[in-house]
Amino acid sequence: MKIKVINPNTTASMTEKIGAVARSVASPRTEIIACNPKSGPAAIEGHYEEALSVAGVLDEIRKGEAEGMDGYVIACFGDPGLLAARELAKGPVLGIAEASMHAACFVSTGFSVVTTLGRTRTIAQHLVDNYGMTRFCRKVRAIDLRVLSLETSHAKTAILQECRLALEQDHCGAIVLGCGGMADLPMQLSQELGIPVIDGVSAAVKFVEALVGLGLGTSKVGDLAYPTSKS
Ligand code: 2AL
Repeated sequence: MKIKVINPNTTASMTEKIGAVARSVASPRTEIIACNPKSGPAAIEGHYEEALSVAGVLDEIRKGEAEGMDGYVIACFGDPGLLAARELAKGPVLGIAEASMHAACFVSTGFSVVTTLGRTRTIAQHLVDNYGMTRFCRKVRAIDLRVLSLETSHAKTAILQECRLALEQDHCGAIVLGCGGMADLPMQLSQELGIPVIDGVSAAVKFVEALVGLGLGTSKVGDLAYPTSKS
């Protein structure tokens, strides 16, 4: 099976990290094709950059359909262009925010999200509401660090601290990591904190594998039907 994992921002080092994490969880029979759009924002930290990234994501889905992909992961926590991508794709398309929230609900009765900047909390909160997760999401937290500074040891300490606060203050049973750039952290954090810590890249890859294995693709009846051709 071929799964295309699309990092919606144009930072190649982040695409590499996301691809490596996706390969580490995928079945040996799954081929992971990690990519990012040729142009667009280097990081997505607000509504404007999210909107700018959507055309690139949809280009990658269109190409993926010609390349025979079985499914897709949109690896940015805003799930940019998710429903539009589903219109274009025959197979399943999962966003990392939606996938990680569902995974958290399977292993806890309530989760908190730890994301990057304070301003992206609103994007995450909108997704929580849109996905019907308001009952399960205890709190959306931010570490107030930029997406492209997640590689530093300071960022890792800040994420761990915020997770500890979530555990103490939110009565959550699981943590959802709110950025594709945090994909390499869940194991270490889970060991330190003693609760499930979920990265959406890994969750989405495993869910796409499961859906394709069940013979399930995107419904082509109703609003997710292929777009009609027009000039
Ligand atoms: C993200 C993400 O996952 N990738 C990116 O560029 N921005 N979202 C976030 N909340 O930091």
